[in-house]
Amino acid sequence: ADGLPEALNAAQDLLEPNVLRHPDKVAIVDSRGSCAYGILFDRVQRMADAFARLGVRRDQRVLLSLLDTRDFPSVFLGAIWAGVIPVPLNTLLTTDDYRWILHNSGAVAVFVSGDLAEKWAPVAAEEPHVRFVSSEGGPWIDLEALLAGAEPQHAPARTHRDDVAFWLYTSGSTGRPKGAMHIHASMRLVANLYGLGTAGIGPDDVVLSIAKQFFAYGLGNSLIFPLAAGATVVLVRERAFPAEISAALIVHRVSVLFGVPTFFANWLAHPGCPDREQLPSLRLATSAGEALPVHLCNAFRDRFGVDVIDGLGSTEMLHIFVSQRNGEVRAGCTGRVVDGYEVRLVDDQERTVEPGEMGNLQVKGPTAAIGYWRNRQKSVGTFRGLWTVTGDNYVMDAEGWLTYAGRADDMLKVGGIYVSPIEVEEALASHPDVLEAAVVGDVDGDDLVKPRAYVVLHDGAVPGEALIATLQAWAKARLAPFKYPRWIDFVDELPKTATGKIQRFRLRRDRSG
Ligand code: 3SK
Repeated sequence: ADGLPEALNAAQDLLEPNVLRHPDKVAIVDSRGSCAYGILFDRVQRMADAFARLGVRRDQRVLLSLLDTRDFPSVFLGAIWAGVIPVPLNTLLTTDDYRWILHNSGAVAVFVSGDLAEKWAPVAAEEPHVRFVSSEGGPWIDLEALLAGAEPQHAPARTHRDDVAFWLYTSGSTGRPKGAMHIHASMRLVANLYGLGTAGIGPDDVVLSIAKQFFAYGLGNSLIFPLAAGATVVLVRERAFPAEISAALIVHRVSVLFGVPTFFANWLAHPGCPDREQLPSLRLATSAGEALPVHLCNAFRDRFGVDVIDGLGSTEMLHIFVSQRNGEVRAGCTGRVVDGYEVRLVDDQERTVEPGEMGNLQVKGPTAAIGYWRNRQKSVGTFRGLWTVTGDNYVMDAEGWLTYAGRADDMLKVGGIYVSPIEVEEALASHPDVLEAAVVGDVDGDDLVKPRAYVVLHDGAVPGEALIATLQAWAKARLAPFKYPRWIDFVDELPKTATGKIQRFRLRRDRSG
């Protein structure tokens, strides 16, 4: 009923219509300049041959530890073209995280941006049978040389719409990340349902995403939607600093900005933030990753005269399934269900709650992942028949407007990225002065959630500002840096159950008075 054929290769589906229609149109603008659709297509077809030359076979996994340049879509789509499974990774992870994911995924090749080579070097030294390829400098096989020596492979792998196309790793409150497996059809379907259908991306758009391509949100924004629409995407190689984004938006006449609340807060407060006259091209902004506070939604509209449409998506559903609509924004609400999906709110016994009551959000739709790699237990907990459990609590009114009411578990969303409190607690507890720690979310001056730690010290340790700074640096050195606790309180003991489990909800409640 969705009109997609059984025989479907997602890379072919996204690229070929553009190459037939407008091979010279700019597909990507990145730190190297412009890349036309025809050039991108050639790189993708060469990449498919390069996989064969590297000895990578169909259905084997390859990891992408790549910054946002044309190399990301070249490798990602080249893999899909060849029937190889690309697995983009968060570029902020640690060496230990990468080692674990390499083993869990059984990947046979890793593509690494030069800047990230240092983090991968110990893993590469341990794994002589894994092929390492360097993008933009680095010690391993040079990606440009590999492409130059490859022959474009004109026929894509004969994949089925339900074959696995790529994986995305996602974190939970306990245990290691899980590899969510997505199928070929989902790429076209998220484009039709949200990117083109809800956000209304079209061929005349120039889009820029603050979220990087390795996130599900960024993958849709910067790769799937612009290609599905025949539009142009502006890629910002590294972290989005306000001044750089302002310049990119103005110079490239960006029309759709895919943002996140933390960026909007920093950008709107920045002295170099443009005004409406400097940015006449902007027609729409989106927000996701964490709930958009009302004051940011209003401040954005006041400044640019365009809407920011908030939305909720998940790595498991690939992209956004609850969204505001352009011209129909209710600040403070996440929006209503996107056409093509269904949502319901349930209580702990899985009974649907009444309108106006809080419940746990479940979603049904055609873009759900088919499961987590090698994790039956967590797969059955999340993918329950046609319904997918989100872990978010919401309230829905009689008209279907959904308002965020916090997580159902202890997970935090920091700058749009999941942080497990347990991981931060373990990093703090590994410091010799720390007996134990508990981490909960607290809000900063913009109403955005950041980690706060409660720490019990060993006898003799001296609490104070110096120890706070030491513990923050300790956590940053052991975790992806965005996970470090922004505030640390020293306490005599932590609230616990009779069986010794930390009661984080009591620490959260203590803060809210
Ligand atoms: O965090 C979100 O809301 C989100 C949005 C789109 C795609 C993926 C995610 C996790």
